[in-house]
Amino acid sequence: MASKKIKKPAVNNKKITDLAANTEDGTGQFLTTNHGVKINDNQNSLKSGERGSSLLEDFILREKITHFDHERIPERIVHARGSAAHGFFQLYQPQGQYTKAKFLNDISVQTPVFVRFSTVAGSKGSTDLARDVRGFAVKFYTEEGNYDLVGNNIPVFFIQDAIKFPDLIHAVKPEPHNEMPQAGSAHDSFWDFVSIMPESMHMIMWAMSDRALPRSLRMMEGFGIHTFRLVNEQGKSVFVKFHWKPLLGVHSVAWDEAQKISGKNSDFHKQDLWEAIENGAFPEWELGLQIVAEKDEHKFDFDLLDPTKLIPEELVPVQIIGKMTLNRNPDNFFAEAEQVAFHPGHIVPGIDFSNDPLLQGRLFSYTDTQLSRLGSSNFHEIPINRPITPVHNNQRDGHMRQTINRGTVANDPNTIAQGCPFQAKAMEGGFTSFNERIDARKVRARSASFHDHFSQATLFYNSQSEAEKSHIVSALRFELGKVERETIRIRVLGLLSQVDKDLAQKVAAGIGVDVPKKPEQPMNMSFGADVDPKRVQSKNVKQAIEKSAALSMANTIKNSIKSRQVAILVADGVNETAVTQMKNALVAGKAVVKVIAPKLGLIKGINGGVVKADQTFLTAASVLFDAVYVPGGAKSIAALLEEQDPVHFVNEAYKHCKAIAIDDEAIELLNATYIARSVAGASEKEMAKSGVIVNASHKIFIKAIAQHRFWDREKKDKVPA
Ligand code: HDE
Repeated sequence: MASKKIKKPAVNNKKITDLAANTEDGTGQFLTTNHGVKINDNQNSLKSGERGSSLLEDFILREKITHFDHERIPERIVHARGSAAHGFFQLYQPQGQYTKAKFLNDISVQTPVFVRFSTVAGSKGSTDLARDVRGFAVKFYTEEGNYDLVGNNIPVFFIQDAIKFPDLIHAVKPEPHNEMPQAGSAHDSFWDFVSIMPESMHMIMWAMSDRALPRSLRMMEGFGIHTFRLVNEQGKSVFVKFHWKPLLGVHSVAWDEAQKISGKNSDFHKQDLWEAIENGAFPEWELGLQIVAEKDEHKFDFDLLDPTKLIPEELVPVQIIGKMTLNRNPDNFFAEAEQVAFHPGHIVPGIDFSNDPLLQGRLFSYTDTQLSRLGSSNFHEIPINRPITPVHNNQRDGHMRQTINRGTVANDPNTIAQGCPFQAKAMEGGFTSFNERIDARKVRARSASFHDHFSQATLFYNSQSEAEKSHIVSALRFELGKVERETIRIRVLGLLSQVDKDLAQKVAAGIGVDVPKKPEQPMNMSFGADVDPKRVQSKNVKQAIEKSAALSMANTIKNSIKSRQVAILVADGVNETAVTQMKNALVAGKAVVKVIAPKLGLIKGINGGVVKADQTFLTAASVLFDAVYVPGGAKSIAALLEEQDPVHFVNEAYKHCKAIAIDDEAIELLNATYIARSVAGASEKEMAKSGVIVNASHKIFIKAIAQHRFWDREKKDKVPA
């Protein structure tokens, strides 16, 4: 797809922080105070005698402690927990027919990007594996200024109007009286809110699906959610939805696994992203556009301005226009990932907003929040936030101002500075808003075209594979099972029954209440206090299609084991030749292999060689891996059986539907697991079909790992947690 004519990149992914020239590295340097005085003793404070009290004059101690006392800044109200990386975006084809944005027109430029992924509800120190939406925020440092695409990994949102956002977030955050639960939506206040906000049902389907449990940040899609506008050189506009498609496909973990990962390694996603980049397995996404001509604005069964709706790809295909590669970890987490300030209002000429009422509210919120989080209106001067283009204006002063503006004037117009800095005409690159015609009354109201709350929730459910559907049922049973007030559970069932009757019945069967015959429609608060609820009840609008392939993760790429984690379980007496051969085959496919043994150090093989153990059964766990291999060696197997942890390791990998390879000689270990019971009587070929590979070739194991999971196993077998 990429053009062969690509010239030498214009920017070539220079370090943004270096461009801002504020980096520091103490290598080979003396320790100093913040004011540059060399420090002679950093171990002892100044005292009146060796056993005496500390002296107030110790400016070194005071400076150090004072700085420490002020090290924290408020965490983000939402999206507090994040992981970030640098990279670049490169265009495949110029998009001049739609937009004049330069970075979307020049295929020779590598536009630097900084991307921050996040969970939404949890605090900064919470787990990566919470059931939650993931933030996917991209800052493009373009030659026309910074453009931020601040999206999520789910293409729709819970609410239609920004005025409901504080309520939504208050409902999902820990309850105010006891600050529980952390990073979880399975509690009364969240589901109470949902139960009377039918507009949230489409998003609820996504949030209860495995999309909310990504296997890796590198295996998530990203979406701009709102409809935006692109504007071309002639001032003509089209509507656009933005998509990021990961080249590794979209994959998730199981809920039981997610909960266990949270205990074993709450930095699972952060570490996975970091290590992939350090190992050169650079995460990649293609950028796609869904373009809708202005004349087609009203041709759909939903409103393009309604952020609880997506445009099915069957109706408007996604045009792939370029690729983003993340190739460098931050040098300093706080300076970069924590201080980065995204804003959907950071746009460049050629991109503009739509009237989506959720987007419109966001346009206010993001600068406002930086004022309390970063503490100054000069947050744009922090290196990670600076554009690569120079900034010239008459804004002055404020807390922690970095720029030393020269000259005698700070006003426009002026003659003293010959009118500088000048305004730029549109043809000179000056930003002009799309010339939209507006003729309306001032009202507090919601358009009738926003009143359909269920049909796309149904479309999503219908588009899922059987395994994905059953995971949604389990997730809803889990979440509602934690809701103490029965009335809330009943109301949610009423809403679910409007999405899919069978789904509601299945959930009801697990939570001890019946699906109500008549859902409580009038509880819907969305339409405003003075509106007769009977007149504006949610109404289902039949969608043009019944299923959409793009909505199911089951349909995404499954042909690579790149960066997949594979565990090899060994003990003294292992067949080390088999280990080496398997390791080589997996590493050739770019998987990451870890040898796990009862102890660290060198493990003796039967052929006179050794294998180095990377982890022990104490530090490793099956939930941290994608697949497991048990090589032969009778002594090794006997030792693993004695340990028992390896048996649990394999059982758990089986429960979570992962690929498992066992050598013939290791069959006794297989016999000690639940697998033996469930595959009893099956031929090796049949077992391989469900991802349990006995004595098979490396090729078959590699193919099985690429499959990601064998979810069908869940139907046949219940393995204890
Ligand atoms: Fe945000 N959101 N949001 N949001 N959002 C923030 O900004 C807000 C919404 C999203 O990695 C905050 O700097 C309002 C939708 C991401 O730094 C805050 C509304 C989408 C991030 C804020 C929304 C998002 C944020 C908190 C409804 C997907 C993390 C700290 C009108 C399209 C960015 C901050 C990062 C962060 C407000 C809804 C995505 C408070 C008022 C819809 C990825 O300003």
